[in-house]
Amino acid sequence: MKAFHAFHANRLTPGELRAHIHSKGYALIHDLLPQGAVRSVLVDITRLLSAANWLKPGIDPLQRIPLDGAAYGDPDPIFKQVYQQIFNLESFHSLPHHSSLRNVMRMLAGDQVLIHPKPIGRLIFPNCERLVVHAHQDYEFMRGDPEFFTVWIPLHDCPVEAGPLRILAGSHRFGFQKHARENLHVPEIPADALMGDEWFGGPLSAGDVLIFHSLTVHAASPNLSEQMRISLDIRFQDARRELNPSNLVFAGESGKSWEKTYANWQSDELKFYWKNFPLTLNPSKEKLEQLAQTAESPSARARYSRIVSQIS
Ligand SMILES: O=C(O)CCC(=O)C(=O)O
Repeated sequence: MKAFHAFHANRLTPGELRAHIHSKGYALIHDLLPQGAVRSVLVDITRLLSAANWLKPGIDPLQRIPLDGAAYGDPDPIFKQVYQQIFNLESFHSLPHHSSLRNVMRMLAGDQVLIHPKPIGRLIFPNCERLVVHAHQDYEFMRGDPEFFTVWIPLHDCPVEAGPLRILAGSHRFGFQKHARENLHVPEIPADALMGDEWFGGPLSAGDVLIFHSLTVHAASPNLSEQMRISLDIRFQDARRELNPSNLVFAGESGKSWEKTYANWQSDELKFYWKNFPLTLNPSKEKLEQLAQTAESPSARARYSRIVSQIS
């Protein structure tokens, strides 16, 4: 694996950033986010992990040392419960809106950049193979217009043994690649079917961000350290491009809602912020209303109804 080519936030030019993403499919930017801003999200998250008894008592939660034998992930019910508390944190949603990050994403997605409202938090326990995310393209999961970007933000220094992301450079140029689904909890691209140039990787520090195109193949390295690896990933796009409405709402049966998410927030500023954009949804609201009546299975009809009720 080759070492990432890195930019420094203070010496970044839009032209160089765009050219690198265009040719390699990714950009690593050092020191883009203030360490304090990143750390405050980590403080909030590790406080919840500690309260859930996931971390060894008597050690600073920021060290992220799991209790012996603990290793939870989706779809474990205990994982879902704690993840929900993390998802409800105001700081978890504020970090992606930090002005330094927004300014960089404007360079890539244009002035009307839309920050997808559902960041994903990764709580990766050490030495647990089933929690390692294998090679995939984010377009497989997000759909909509493929011209969007993911930003991966480690919330602490992330040496290679803690399992940061790896990138298959140039893979975005091969279009959408076939993901295997059979018997897999999460679809992935089989190793012998991967198309791209070379894998790049390396350590990241708190404050760094790794940006990649929706069609860039990436995978996590295994976490071989003794600490949990905690990171956020968020999608950004030009608000004028099509958007899959599932990326705005809670389509599943979990009972999650934005009202519940916002219940303990101090500020109203980011609540439902995407409703201020004249978004082009695909499927459109009209199409979703129709699918809520005509889709084949009752569960699909219920899912479409939930989406309709939340975008109205
Ligand atoms: O952080 C991880 O383990 C996986 C992240 C990922 O696949 C993504 O950001 O799309």
